[in-house]
Amino acid sequence: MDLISALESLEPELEAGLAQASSLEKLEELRIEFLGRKGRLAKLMSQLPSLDPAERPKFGQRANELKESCNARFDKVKDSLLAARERASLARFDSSTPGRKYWQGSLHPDTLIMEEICAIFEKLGFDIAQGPEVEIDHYNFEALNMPPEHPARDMQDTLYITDNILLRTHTSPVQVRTMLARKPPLAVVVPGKVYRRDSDLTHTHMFHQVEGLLVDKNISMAHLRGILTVFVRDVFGPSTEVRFRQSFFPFTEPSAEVDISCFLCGGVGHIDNEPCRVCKGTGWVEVLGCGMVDPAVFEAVNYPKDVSGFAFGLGVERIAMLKYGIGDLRMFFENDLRFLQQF
Ligand code: 2NL
Repeated sequence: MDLISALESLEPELEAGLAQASSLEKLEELRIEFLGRKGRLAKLMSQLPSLDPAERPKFGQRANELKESCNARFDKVKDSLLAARERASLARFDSSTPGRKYWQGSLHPDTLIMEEICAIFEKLGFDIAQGPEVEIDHYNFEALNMPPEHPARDMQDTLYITDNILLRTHTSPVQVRTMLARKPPLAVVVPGKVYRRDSDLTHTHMFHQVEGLLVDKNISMAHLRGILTVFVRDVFGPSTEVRFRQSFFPFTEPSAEVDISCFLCGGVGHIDNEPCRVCKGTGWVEVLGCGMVDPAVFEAVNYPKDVSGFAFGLGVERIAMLKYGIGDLRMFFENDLRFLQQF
């Protein structure tokens, strides 16, 4: 068969193929067979040089016409196959099927409590500060009046990276850094993760703290008590009472534990003649530790002798457990959706 007849026979053959093409996949196979880079049309075109030079333009022109008309035929069949597929899927579509609810995330209770606490202190004029979780000994211990032989630095409590580098055991090193970077007066709260070596039912290797520090001239324990009273009434309700009990921290002198009147029994210690389960019948719940900044801490950051200040620290999980009635510390870190979805 000569080249021209071979070319002319392509179209009816394609027509027959198209009539059989029952799917988009078959159609594509057919397109490759006829119009692909190594397809039948391309093969015929490649034989153009073997033609008589006078015949070449006519052949070339006819080949191009065919290519265009074949492409158009393909597109037409493709459109109708696509339309058929659309109709078939619409036929399967049931608009009365109930929708699937999308997943919605929520904030972790630790995050909620940290944000709530920070917002309260921001209203009171405190700045929020953050710093590294991997610290040097000096900022975590030495500057906070805990010299090398101090028991709180014991391997029992601290996760060391080297002799001098460790995971911070409290957020206080951020306050030390803030004091070094700024001059008094200053007021900061520092939320964040802290790390300890002990782990049991009521302790995890990582937990969250918020600490606060205010430094100015003539700051007294009365300012501390006033600020903390506003704070606990915001978190636990306006009728909350506070009680200071004397305590000890290396970085404060004097130091105190702060108890609040029990938010469940209202401070009376019992409900319906049963001892209250939150305060265990005492009427009081311990919420944080605090004190007046020890002069040794001010000395470590080269602050003048005429400044004074107060500081406090609280455990975020402890506050969250009280506020939300969570019974087990481990639930905070198990990532169980049945727990997390309740917030
Ligand atoms: C607690 C008690 C406390 C501080 C933290 C502090 C920081 C500087 C100077 C002085 Cl830079 N004090 N922090 C003070 C008293 C208590 O935390 O029971 N935390 C969970």
